[in-house]
Amino acid sequence: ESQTEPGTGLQFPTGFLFGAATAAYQVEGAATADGRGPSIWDTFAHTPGRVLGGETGDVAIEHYQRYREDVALMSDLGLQAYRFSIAWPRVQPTGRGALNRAGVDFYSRLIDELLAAGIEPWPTLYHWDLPQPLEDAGGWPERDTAERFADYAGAITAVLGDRVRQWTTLNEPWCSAFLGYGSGVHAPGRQDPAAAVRAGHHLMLGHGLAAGLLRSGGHQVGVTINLYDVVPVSEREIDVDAARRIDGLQNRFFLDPVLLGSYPADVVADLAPVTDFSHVHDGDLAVISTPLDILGVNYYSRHVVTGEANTGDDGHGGGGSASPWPGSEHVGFSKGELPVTAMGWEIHAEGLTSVLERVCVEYPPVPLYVTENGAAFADVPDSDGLVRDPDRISYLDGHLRACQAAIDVGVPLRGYFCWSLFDNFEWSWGYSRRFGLVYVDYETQTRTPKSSAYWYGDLIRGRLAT
Ligand code: PNW
Repeated sequence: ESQTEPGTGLQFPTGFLFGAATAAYQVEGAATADGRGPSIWDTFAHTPGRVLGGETGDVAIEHYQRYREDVALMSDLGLQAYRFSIAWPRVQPTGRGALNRAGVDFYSRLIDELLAAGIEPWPTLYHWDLPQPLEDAGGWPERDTAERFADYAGAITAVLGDRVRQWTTLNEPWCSAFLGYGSGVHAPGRQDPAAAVRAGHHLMLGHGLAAGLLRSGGHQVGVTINLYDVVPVSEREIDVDAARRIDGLQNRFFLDPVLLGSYPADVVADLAPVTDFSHVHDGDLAVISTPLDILGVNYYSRHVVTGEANTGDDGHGGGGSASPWPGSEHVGFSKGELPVTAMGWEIHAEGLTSVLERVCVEYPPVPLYVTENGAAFADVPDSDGLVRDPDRISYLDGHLRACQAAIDVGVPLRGYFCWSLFDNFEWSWGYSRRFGLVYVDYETQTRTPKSSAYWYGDLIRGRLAT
């Protein structure tokens, strides 16, 4: 039977979890409400020239005020789980000390609302909003930030942990480290390759410290890493070596410490001009490789890499910014021949199968979840008020088939979260890039499910023709 209708023939194992994701700074707004302190993203977004159009997350989509309506919408769509993040500066405004009761209460109410609707809460502890006072003390390049993170993780899970099955420590430490401290296109906007490498280590150390603490308290813990399918533009040695370098920094720099307990030797050698790794102390890698209950994988696209001069665009934004590739600044990126999304990211669903299989083959067994996958397109409401987004349906359909292909060859993939539930603040792109299943009118804050949202809901409920 030919599979012409998106969704047709998609079959997932019983118990496979379908959800959608957001992150605190991208949706909450209410930036100063109830004692919330400033984060590095408040500072960054309020610095002229950092975010497209000078936009900020001050108001965002008012999820802080509208969470009840938003949970009702999730319920209408049939979501089984909601992946959101906890804003550290909301619950611990300076990054230290006692919890801020009013901030904690918001997440407590959100979790109760989700549970009452039969939707599983999937909180992430850190989706990039470091309390500004901790950045003022040196930020992630400083070892103490890892200790502060573990302290916060222990405190918040002690309060909310009874109602949460699965905790995630970090979202995409590659972005926090290499975009935040390397290229500077993300907060805090520093451009210091050595600091970026230290930040990466201390993020993972914070993850490991928190994971140990949470597991000893009986909680289940995971971490979310953004993986790319990395391919050389040709089989020439210079291109193959460039691809090895980018794969090393993007994927193995995080996977190896977390899952194997060691840094990849070739990456350490590539980084010799940048750092001697003296920031890595005895015992750190044992902490970082604390056993995980699950690994989250975020997947959007591939990198096509060339060893020639850096003429291409690696899709990480910010023309004229510094390189997010410490020690491999010379590497170039080539746009392949595939169709792209509104981010300019190539659409390459097969790469999702490859990265999932790769984690399975090259690392010890761990249950996997796709914690983000999705696409930005130029969505516009029609005159009838409907938002038709066939490109997004086709993107999701292709990537869900890629998940199914991975499951078919034995990958222990247990669930899938679409990025994003709502259109929202897309970091340095402001509100100019829409990733949502649900369209948001930023003037009125009206939510309108796009056709992809109805499609996804039908898929979850098994209502698509088979
Ligand atoms: C991820 N890059 O961000 C994040 O987890 C989300 O918060 C974000 O909205 C989503 O993907 C879409 O961008 C990324 O430049 C941001 O490589 C930038 C990059 C990768 C992921």
